[in-house]
Amino acid sequence: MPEAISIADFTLVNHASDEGLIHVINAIVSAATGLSKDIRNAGLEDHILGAQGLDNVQGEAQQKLDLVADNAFIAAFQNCGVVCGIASEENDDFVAFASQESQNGKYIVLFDPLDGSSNIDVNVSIGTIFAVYRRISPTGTMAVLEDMLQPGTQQVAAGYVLYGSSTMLVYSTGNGVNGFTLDTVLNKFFLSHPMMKMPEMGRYYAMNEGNINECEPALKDYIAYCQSHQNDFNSPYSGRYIGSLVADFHRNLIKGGIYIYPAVFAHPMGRLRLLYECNPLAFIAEQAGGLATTGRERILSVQPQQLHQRVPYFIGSKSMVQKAMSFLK
Ligand code: AFP
Repeated sequence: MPEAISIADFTLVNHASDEGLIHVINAIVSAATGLSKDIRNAGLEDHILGAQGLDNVQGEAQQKLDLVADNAFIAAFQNCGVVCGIASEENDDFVAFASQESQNGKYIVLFDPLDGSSNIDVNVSIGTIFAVYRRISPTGTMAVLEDMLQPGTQQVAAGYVLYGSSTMLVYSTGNGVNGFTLDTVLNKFFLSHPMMKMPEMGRYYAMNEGNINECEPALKDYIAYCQSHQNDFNSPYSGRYIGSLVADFHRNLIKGGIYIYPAVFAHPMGRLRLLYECNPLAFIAEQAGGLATTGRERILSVQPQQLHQRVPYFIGSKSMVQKAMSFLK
């Protein structure tokens, strides 16, 4: 059997021309490795499980682990020396790092430290999502809002960590998608899923169907199509909704499927955040041969107007997303 390739060796070989990017990925690896351990021990650690007692900027109850994760990733980016600023789903505003070394950094990172946090206390898969951009502002200065509000097409790297039955890090720098699994004995990620490809078509659809009467009628027609005998497989697709976007996306990446979070009455712009959730996974989807849209336009082309902007989201196997879009006027 060939020797397993560690993520450290992989980045050294594949990003040799960009040492800075290697530092960013190392920071993600280090924060994710520590966080994975916290998550695995969550039921045993009093300070980790349960609600924090505060709401985040979106008005959602923050979990203690949301803050543990947020602090871990912010510290890793602040200390890696090449990131000048970050924005996180958990914080009202972006953070521009003040040290001279950070101000000289050319990267910014946008991230959701712990997605699916309502699943933490019930031992269901959760994830971290990240997007890496080159700054627009000059190096040697503090990062500015404009650095954060770049369209997804400008991502230089993006990915996610899935804390599932194993911990996996999946990322792309625009040359395909590679997946790494955490060896919990050696505490290192090894390449386990080289050059991942999303099937063109799948049998899974994922949507919170509790919202079915809260969204545009055409979408109801598409879901009825998924459940009918008149679809491409001539039998109903399987509904799968974990409520952790990373986990739902990862399943669809491997098996084929579609995930939908449309505009609904309670969330007229959709629920998911363009910068921290939608753009990074859209980048991965496209790199793997899939598609991500608002139902009407390509996610990566949306020009962000604000940090916590939400968008309707259709992501997954290309022909399934195209089919769903064909139902929308
Ligand atoms: P939380 O991180 O606040 O749990 O949100 C998770 C999420 O952004 C995404 O991961 C889920 O797919 C989606 O929201 C679940 O939302 P609903 O509970 O409205 O279905």
